[in-house]
Amino acid sequence: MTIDPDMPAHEDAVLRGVMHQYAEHLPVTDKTPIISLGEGDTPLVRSQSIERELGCDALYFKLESCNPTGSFKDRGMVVAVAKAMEEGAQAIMCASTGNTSASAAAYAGRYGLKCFVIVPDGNIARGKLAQSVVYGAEIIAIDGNFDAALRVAREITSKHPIALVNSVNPHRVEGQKTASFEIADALGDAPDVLALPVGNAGNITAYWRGFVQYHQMEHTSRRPMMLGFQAAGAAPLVDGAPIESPQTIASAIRVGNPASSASALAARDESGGAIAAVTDDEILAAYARLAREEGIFCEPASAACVAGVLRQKAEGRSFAGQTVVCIITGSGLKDPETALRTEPDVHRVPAELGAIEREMGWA
Ligand code: AN7
Repeated sequence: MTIDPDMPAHEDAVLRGVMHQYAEHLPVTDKTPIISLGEGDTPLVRSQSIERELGCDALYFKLESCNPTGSFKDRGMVVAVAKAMEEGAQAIMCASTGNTSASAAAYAGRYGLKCFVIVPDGNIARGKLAQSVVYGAEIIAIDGNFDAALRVAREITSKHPIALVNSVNPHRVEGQKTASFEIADALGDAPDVLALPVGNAGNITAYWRGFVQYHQMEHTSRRPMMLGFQAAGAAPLVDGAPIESPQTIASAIRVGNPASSASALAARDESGGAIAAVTDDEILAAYARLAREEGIFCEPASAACVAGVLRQKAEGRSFAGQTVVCIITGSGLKDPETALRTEPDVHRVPAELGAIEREMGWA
């Protein structure tokens, strides 16, 4: 492994990123540049409130929103971009519901690659669009959904010398599996239950691979049950068939035909788990509770896994004695429209002490 000689040696980040931390578990050769934007090593935070309702032994949130571009995508993107650099690529491309494009744009800008992102026009959260704009990607907005965007991205990258950095790129999944290692290391073993939102199904594939490998290497005594959650209007893995026009407020997981369906179903079955649906109302309720009761501002897609375990509990699943980890896949700051979808309850008063105290009820 080498640090690219043309690049400044950002020592701190390089020593902390997932490529440095987990090189032995990644497709790193002596030609692979070890690059980093400081991704990985995210907090595992214990629940203060929802844990009690779930009746589990412990509930933790893995704050993947703390990655450099605000989502879990950075773990896989750093590896995909390093491999693209190793292979001499000048450009990368992805289809995206927003987070993949933000991540691709950041690493591409940093390492001097051209970046094309194909997004469903008008259907990605504003914060994610802002990231791609400011990081300097070429943004191609299509009149079609994510599934259509991925189709054209695959066609274009098969025709032109451009690296496709969606999770169909195996290096993405390799990088993303490192989150499983971190969770197991932090807890001293695999959790009993791992819950996460499912869109294109790359992440559930990655987590399961990570836990299986760590167990094979005898770093853990067991493997978790995998619980994946889709939005009810975009739940092809629950319905058992692709969906033409998926709909949900959780735009990150508005996917009708997941590219990694087969490996997601394998993760479900091999782990004795489930992939189930939650409604947008349940997602929004969990989104609000995470913020107000746990201090965690996530994007709606991330809240789907918390909505999911709460629903499973309400439907009779017992989590007694179990350790449960919910993956907070992305930051709430990415989607201000959802946060402000109803007129916020703001107290408007003159800039004057008495008026403010009266409004506070502390006069
Ligand atoms: C916050 O950015 O697919 O099941 O193009 O942004 O691996 O697709 C994002 C997916 C969950 C689902 N949570 O992960 C994209 C994209 C958040 C996400 C998912 C996404 P996968």
